[in-house]
Amino acid sequence: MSLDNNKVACPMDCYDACQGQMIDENIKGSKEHKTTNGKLCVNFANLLKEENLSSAIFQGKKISLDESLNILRDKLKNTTPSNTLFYTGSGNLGVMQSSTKNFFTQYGSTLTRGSLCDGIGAAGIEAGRQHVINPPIQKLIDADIIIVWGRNFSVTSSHMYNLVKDKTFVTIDPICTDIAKKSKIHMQINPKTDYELALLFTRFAYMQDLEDKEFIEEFGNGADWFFDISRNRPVVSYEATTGVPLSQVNDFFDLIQNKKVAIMLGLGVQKYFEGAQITRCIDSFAAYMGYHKQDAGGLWYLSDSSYGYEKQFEVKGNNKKVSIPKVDFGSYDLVFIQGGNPVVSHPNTQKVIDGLKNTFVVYFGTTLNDTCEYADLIIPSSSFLSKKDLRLSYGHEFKSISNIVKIKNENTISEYELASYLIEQFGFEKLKSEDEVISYYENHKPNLSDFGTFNFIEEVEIEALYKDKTADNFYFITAKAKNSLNSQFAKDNFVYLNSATNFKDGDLVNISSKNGSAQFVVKIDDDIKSDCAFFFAGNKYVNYLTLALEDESSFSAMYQEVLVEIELS
Ligand SMILES: Nc1nc2c(c(=O)[nH]1)N[C@H]1C(S)=C(S)[C@@H](COP(=O)(O)OP(=O)(O)OC[C@H]3O[C@@H](n4cnc5c(=O)[nH]c(N)nc54)[C@H](O)[C@@H]3O)O[C@H]1N2
Ligand SMILES: Nc1nc2c(c(=O)[nH]1)N[C@H]1C(S)=C(S)[C@@H](COP(=O)(O)OP(=O)(O)OC[C@H]3O[C@@H](n4cnc5c(=O)[nH]c(N)nc54)[C@H](O)[C@@H]3O)O[C@H]1N2
Ligand code: SF4
Ligand SMILES: [Mo]
Repeated sequence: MSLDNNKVACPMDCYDACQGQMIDENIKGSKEHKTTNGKLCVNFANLLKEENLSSAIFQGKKISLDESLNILRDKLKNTTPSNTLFYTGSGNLGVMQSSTKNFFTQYGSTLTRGSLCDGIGAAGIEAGRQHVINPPIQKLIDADIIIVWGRNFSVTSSHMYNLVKDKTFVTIDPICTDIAKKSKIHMQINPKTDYELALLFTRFAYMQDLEDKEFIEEFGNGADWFFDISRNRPVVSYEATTGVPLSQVNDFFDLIQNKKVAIMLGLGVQKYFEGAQITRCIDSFAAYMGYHKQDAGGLWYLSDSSYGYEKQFEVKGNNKKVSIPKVDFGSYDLVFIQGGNPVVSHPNTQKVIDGLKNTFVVYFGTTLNDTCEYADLIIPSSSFLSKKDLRLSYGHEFKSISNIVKIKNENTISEYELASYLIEQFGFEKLKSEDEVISYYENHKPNLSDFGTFNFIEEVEIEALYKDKTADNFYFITAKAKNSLNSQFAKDNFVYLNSATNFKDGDLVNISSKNGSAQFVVKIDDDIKSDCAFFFAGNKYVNYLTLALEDESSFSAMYQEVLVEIELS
């Protein structure tokens, strides 16, 4: 095998989108890929160790792959298309995953809209500057100061972090994360008050004459209104609501003055009903300082990785669309789930389970996950090692390529093969060839020309969580774990609490929200703010507490728009 054919892209949902290479039966991180820089992570090792599905299953019994495909085809032929739901998670982020959407669009299934991930923040950034595009990574490398805002930077994008680990960091996070410990300043902010902090920063910037007047003049629209919002309140009032001392804000401005500043913005700030406004306030502060158009620095979020590419599998359709967090699985005759584990990762677990029990569930995935328990038909998807693909990244601008490096298990089928089979059986319009699609993505250079106008947020209407919070309430925080990838490889079902809460290690507690309740075992950890209950994403019980409701602007799940109570059980 020539060296170029042994490339393997990590398929997992992660900022880094690493490039691997199969060398003598082992996969090593590629040295030529700038962010990968010769290393892969523990989750990649976990992925290689995973036991993949090796047989199709119908109503609990193993069947052949062909039989499973016939059952799926016949079921689809006998069901009204709009009474079927096509639901995908993000277990594999290769571009070939969307081939199946082409079939289900032509067939007439109901599709989902919105996101379980970054949709809310993306809507906020788009409102200000049309597109969510990250600056080139070199501008991060050339920055002096990195503000890590609501992002677990060294854990959730460890490779991007490695490129800049010697810089000076400021972290804004209610949790004392690994990067917070490595930071010069850690602002341990109260959850859902980041817009207030952004407004306070703006006020300070004005007082110290630090705003970028040239940027505002040339690109800005509405900067005066934005500044006016920040002037609505006495400066000292922000201290109590955000939990950030003004002295720290002073230190912060001493640190960033005349420096090239990068903001690494993460999911933490936006998991709320008005998360788009919150994100837009932060992006507006960045614009006020002129960070968006400097030769170094800028603001990085989860970029729209396919921006500037033509979607290779897109087909027009009049399909109904349902908001993803609000989906009621039980209201469809058939639900097709690909690459996701909604029983753990979707909000309101009880509603998910009740719905899945009430419909015909087809699960198409690589492993026997929690959702499979409710599946009538399980179709095994081929391992990423046995399918051609290409990865774009939402963290940086580099692509990674996946060739076939392992002979496929004949009882499994790739997404592209499944889509092609169904298209043929229904006589629909064929897909472009795999090679054509991959070579398009490989060779196309997207035009990432920057925005011409920045629209500052001019009005802010946000209900603070602290207004509803009683002394018995805790803020509810979930974030990613180092050794798991969402629900993949996840084993940690604890609730983490500060020792000031008077709970003890090993206590069994009942935690309830207005949605529901579940039991957890306590782990004491003083990195957690004392009024917060912290859980890792992938915790099997945590989404019993979250609401199956959408945010105000992007049909997306708002996992932290909830307060919880904790009692010994
Ligand atoms: N190891 C590992 N890496 C991953 C993943 C994984 O599961 N494991 N998942 C991948 C995926 S799908 C995604 S989307 C990305 C997400 O990666 P990140 O953007 O890092 O997102 P989270 O880990 O959800 O949360 C980030 C931080 O926000 C903080 N936070 C919570 N609430 C608030 C708040 O109100 N204000 C502020 N300022 N901070 C808050 C949390 O304490 C946490 O430290 O990571 C990807 N990378
Ligand atoms: N409370 C709370 N809930 C959250 C979050 C949170 O922070 N807090 N995070 C949210 C975020 S950011 C995200 S992105 C979502 C993630 O939610 P999901 O997208 O549902 O991700 P997972 O639960 O990890 O499930 C991924 C599944 O994909 C399957 N899979 C892996 N590779 C392949 C493949 O090649 N083909 C196919 N067909 N299947 C494959 C695996 O078997 C795995 O079980 O969870 C969200 N849920
Ligand atoms: S850091 Fe992310 S992209 Fe890289 S190997 Fe690990 S999971 Fe995959
Ligand atoms: Mo995500």
